[in-house]
Amino acid sequence: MTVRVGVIGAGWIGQEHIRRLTGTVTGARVTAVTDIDPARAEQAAARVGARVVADGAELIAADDVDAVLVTSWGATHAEHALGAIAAGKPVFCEKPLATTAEDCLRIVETEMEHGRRLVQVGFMRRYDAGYRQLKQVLDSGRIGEPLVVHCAHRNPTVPETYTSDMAALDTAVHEIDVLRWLLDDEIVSTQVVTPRATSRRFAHLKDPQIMLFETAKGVRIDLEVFVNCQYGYDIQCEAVGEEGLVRLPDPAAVGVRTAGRHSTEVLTDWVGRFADAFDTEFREWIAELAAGNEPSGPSAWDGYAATVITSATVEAIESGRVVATDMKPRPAFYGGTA
Ligand code: NAD
Ligand code: ISE
Repeated sequence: MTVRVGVIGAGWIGQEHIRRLTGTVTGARVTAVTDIDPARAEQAAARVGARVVADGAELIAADDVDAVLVTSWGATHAEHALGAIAAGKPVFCEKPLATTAEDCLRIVETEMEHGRRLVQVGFMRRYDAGYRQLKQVLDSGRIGEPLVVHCAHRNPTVPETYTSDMAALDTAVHEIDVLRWLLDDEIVSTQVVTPRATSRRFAHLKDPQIMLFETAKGVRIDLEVFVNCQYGYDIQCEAVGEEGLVRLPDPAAVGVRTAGRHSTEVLTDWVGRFADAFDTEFREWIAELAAGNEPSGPSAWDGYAATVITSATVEAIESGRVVATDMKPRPAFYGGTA
């Protein structure tokens, strides 16, 4: 069965995913595209022989759309996710699920009322081969109980439109999701300290920032977010356990020896760093839908948790205080006990 996908938002990542669904993933076809910029929708649709529709509501209702991909701006995600659930159609929503905890909860409650999982959130690091190996080691117990995790998330530069809160909302959100998954634990508090700021930044931006998270089991996580590091796109993660340590591998790169030096390349953007993870994420999503299964990736609950934690982290950036995350108990529908 071919899954016919409608895409809401044909910007940067929307076009990447349209290309992926058309050229890389088998069993999917992009049939409809919409964007508030009609020229952009036309261009993206023409490339893959899809039709352009007027807006998200029309796309969700369309007979030739089996599943919905939401890649529009974050503030519009809730409306489209709720629309897709109301229509009983699976919806893959790029992060964030919604920009407020209240909107995320509305999606969670609506999905529970529907009675079957329809929502998957685009936290692609769970599909990265290195993170998957790291999780296998943690789950196997080989390094004992995890105690501390050291992480870094570095981007070479960011545009002037990037503000200090985006360090949490846009950037650290990936670690927040992947660490909850890796540790099978919940983040209960967050704090942000700011070291000396780099001179290679726009004046309004706090950069770098060091985020400190505590989990329900007492694991401490330190995360350096440094979005003007200049030298490359660099993602680091090292978990220290009672009996050992496990570290995320760097992407494979050849070693070059020349002119008295040995060097390996550092990637420069997230598109290249996580290209394989994005491919796997969509391959698995489409395969599950084609088989008539519920999506098994990051759920609406994970989207809710991420938004609660990033919102608390924004408060921590602004106040300098330790901020407790105020999360509802996880419902049984999402694997919890409530
Ligand atoms: P973008 O600005 O390049 O594209 C967004 C597009 O959505 C634009 O073309 C805009 O016109 C369109 N749009 C906005 N509101 C719309 C609506 N209501 N209906 C239809 N179209 C609408 O942004 P982007 O960088 O592609 O980011 C899009 C989303 O993807 C964001 O939520 C972002 O956080 C997420 N994202 C995720 C990752 C990742 O690593 N998983 C990376 C980048 C972006
Ligand atoms: C961007 O939105 C992403 O999702 C990238 O993965 C991240 O590295 C970057 O900092 C964000 O702005």
